[in-house]
Amino acid sequence: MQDTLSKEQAFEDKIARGQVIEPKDWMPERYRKQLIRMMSQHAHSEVVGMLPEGNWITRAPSLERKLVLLAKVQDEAGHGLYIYSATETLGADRKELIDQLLAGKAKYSSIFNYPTTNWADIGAIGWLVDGAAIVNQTALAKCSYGPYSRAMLRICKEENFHNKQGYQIMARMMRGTKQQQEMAQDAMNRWWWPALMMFGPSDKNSPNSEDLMRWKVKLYSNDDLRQRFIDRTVPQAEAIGLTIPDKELKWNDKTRHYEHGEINWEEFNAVISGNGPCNKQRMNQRIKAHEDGKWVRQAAEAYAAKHYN
Ligand code: BYC
Repeated sequence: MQDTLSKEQAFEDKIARGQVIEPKDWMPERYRKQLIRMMSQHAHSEVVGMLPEGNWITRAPSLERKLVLLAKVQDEAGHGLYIYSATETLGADRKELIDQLLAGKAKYSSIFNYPTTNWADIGAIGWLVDGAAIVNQTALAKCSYGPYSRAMLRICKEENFHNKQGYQIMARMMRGTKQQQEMAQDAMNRWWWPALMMFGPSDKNSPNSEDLMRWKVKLYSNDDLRQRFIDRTVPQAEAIGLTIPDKELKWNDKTRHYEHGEINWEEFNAVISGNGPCNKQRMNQRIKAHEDGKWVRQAAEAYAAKHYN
């Protein structure tokens, strides 16, 4: 008991000094569990996140756009793999995590349960969704768990490229025909609020934040990061002539931040409990992709058994 207490104290001291925890270091069970929860949800999000955009690879409007989109979707697969690997350093079993996802028992980001109905949605995802991810993940790159923070460094570099390609699609459409401008604005209208929801519930309704902030897994609260995203995105929208679909949005000269309207938390709760517009479709697609990939896993296992045992 005394030993656990002193280990716990040493752990808390290390966190307080801003030092990084590595897989072989002692850690409280709750720290390990919270990280497995959050990191596995993050890995699942990257993998499910390939679906809405993958949907447009065959319909991209030019060869260049197709190449860029293909590269982006492959990057997301890579992000999933880094984060699953980082989660395994905590003793989690990747197969179990994936089984939980496919059984509908694991969460993944709410944002990927919305449909991509036209090409402008690909611009909106790159700009807004990857933009939100960068704000969130730049903070996570300084989190207290070493493997997760290191995975975030590379991921953020790739997300920056994704963000720029999305913004460029939107900017190009806003310089196009009236119909293209309307498509871009329509995508903006549909993706703005779901992008704000990516940061999670408001601070007063975020049960995990207390632990995660104390342990410096989260360095900023959900609302702080959401505000940071709004402050940096509104001027970008204005620069290309897009309107933010929020009548209550206004700049506050005293706080030096934008004030925004109320988020529809009922919608958020419905989406994260499996009842968003595309939850069922996404899960069916993932299950099919997993089944279609079975022969690859079997071949890799057979090769490993022959050469490495
Ligand atoms: N969607 O206590 P809270 C990407 C859940 S991938 C679904 O505030 P926490 C990309 C939350 O899990 C982006 N569920 O939680 C990929 C919790 O449920 P449980 C993914 C959400 O963990 C491809 C409950 O609500 N990024 O960028 O303190 C293409 C209460 O919430 C959501 C990450 O995963 C949500 N939006 O904070 C393009 C980043 N929000 O587990 C782009 C890592 C909350 O208690 N994760 N919930 O049943 C995080 O930073 C944090 O986990 C969150 C939530 C800020 C998301």
